[in-house]
Amino acid sequence: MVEQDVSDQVGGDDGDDAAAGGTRCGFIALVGAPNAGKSTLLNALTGAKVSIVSPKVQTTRARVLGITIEGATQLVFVDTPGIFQPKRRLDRAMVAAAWQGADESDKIAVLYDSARKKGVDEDTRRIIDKLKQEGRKALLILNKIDLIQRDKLLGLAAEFDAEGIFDEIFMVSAATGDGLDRLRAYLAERAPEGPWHYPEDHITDMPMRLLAAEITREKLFLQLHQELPYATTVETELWEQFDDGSVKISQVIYVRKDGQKAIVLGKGGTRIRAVGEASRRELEEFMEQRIHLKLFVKVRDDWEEDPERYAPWGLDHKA
Ligand SMILES: Nc1nc2c(ncn2[C@@H]2O[C@H](COP(=O)(O)OP(=O)(O)OP(=O)(O)O)[C@@H](O)[C@H]2O)c(=O)[nH]1
Ligand SMILES: [Mg+2]
Repeated sequence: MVEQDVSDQVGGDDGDDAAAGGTRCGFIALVGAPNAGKSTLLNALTGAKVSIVSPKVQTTRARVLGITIEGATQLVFVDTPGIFQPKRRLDRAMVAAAWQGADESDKIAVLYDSARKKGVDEDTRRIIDKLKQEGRKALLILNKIDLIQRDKLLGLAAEFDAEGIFDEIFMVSAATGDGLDRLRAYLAERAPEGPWHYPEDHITDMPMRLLAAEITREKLFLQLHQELPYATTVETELWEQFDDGSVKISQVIYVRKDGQKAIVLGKGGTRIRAVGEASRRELEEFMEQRIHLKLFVKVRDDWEEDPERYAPWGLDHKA
């Protein structure tokens, strides 16, 4: 058995093997308020689950790439953390990563949850105001159209159009796939000419260790409630590849307090077993390998202040 660095299994260095002639490559940042459906859309557009999703706000903590090919164009979608008024250190790092993702892209797409009841939210307002201030144009993607009536949708589109910063407005459902073909075709036609940035078969640049930790974090988001998901972070500590093709993965779930550890473990360890089981199943499906997953829970009251906890995500601790 050998422990190996698997960081290049699903992504890695820039690819230079794509033919430059007639090709295009575009980076498109998906920005928006928490819960708008950015990660769901990224996964739907790339046809793979590369970014984790939950019904809770602030699920995505760092920039996640989803890479796909549309004709002669490589589309690189940049999923970003939701943009909101940051309070804690981790919040600031997340929002900074979101804007950095936008700055590094050829196009910015602002996602909006059109099923929202109370009109345009403060977070979306802040995004629009910042883009206006910087004199930047964007696309608007009205998401979750499966949940609302057509007339309400047209009203929303008119309201956003009046802001004067949107080149185009798309109405989509990341959940059903409605409207995605048109969006992909539009982006592919307008992407800058040039060679593909990643090899043809890459779907993300995320190292497998991080992707595996994110899958477990998603299960925690789905199975824990109130403030608890936000008190946790997950890291892959060990990755052992066995000769029979199976993989042993050990991960640590950091929490802030003893009481939180008890809840994550659950009565007689039932909760942690359920989280581990759900995570293992998804990992096996993704990697098409047998996985032995071991989860440990550690109390680290200051993990959110510790630069080491930010490093695997590439987040700026001092943002
Ligand atoms: N009905 C419906 N639900 C959707 C759609 N898109 C996303 N959702 C749901 O909305 C919730 C939030 O989705 P995410 O993709 O995690 O949202 P996000 O914008 O990435 O959220 P953060 O990472 O927290 O900023 C999840 O429960 C999704 O299943 C959609 O088109 N229709
Ligand atoms: Mg997300």
